[in-house]
Amino acid sequence: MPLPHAAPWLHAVPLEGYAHDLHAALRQRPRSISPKYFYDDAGSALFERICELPEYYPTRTELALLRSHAAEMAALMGEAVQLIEYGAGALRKVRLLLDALSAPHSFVPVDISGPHLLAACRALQAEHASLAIQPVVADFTRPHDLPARPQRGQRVGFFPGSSIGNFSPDQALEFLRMAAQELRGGALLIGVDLVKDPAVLHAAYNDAQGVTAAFNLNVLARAQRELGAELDPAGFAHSAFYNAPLQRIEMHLQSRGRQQIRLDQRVYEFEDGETLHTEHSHKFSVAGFQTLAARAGFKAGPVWQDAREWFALLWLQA
Ligand code: AVJ
Repeated sequence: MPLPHAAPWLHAVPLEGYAHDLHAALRQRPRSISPKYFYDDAGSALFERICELPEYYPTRTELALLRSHAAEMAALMGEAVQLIEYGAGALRKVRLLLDALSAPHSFVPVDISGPHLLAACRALQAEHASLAIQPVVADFTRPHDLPARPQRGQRVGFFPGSSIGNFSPDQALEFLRMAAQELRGGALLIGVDLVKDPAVLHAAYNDAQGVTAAFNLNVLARAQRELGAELDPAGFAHSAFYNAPLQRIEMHLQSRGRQQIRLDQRVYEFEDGETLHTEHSHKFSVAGFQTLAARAGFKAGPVWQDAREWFALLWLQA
């Protein structure tokens, strides 16, 4: 089924190549690669499994908050809202908002993966026949076009999942500044994972079934599959730990012994214990996040948190 409203905004953006970025990652010290390379089909499927793990509380906590408070959030959005979702994925969370909205102007999911975005939009359109869905295939951290602002309603951004935690503090500020400008006159509804007992955080990124380990190691498996890299994934161990001073989980792939990775004629040596850093997942306090958002031009609004104060959804006025 075609998406009647999709066509004008559909444009592919060139992606930086994995090969290029992996060479750059392996050349530098400390070695580090963007977490965006987790998410090929295999990695995305592993992430879906992570979200179901007993130890991984963020997804179910945020879903519960959305279920309980969707009506309040929808009331703040008002009539004829243009709802922009940054990094749309399966659209599971935004459905809870869309179900609560009375007469939205349109829904604009922005995602880098065109085929997945369109499949998700088609499924959503089947449930919401009259909803104007205007997918934008783009890297939402880069300048991107959006459909025009609605005449009557406000523009509201939705950025769930604590995905902002993947950014460095500078990148987070840069994204928030861009969003504040893009959403001016409206608001941003953003999910953030909160600072808590390090044991709880540690367990969430070191699950008993090893799904997070497989997710992390998929970066190497993917290099083998897609780039023909010569390496031994079993030669690397999943390492995830809480860096308390910097308020973040760090994920690394740690070399078990000395070994090499070969990529396009180039050979990269790993010493025993040397790591390739794959992800930061920053944790926040509500007040700390509001301060960061204020620097980007947002005014703090309502906050919804679970009883344990493990996760928060913040309303930020743009
Ligand atoms: C999708 C970035 C929010 O940081 O918790 C889950 C990704 N990494 N387990 C997170 C992730 C390891 C997740 N985010």
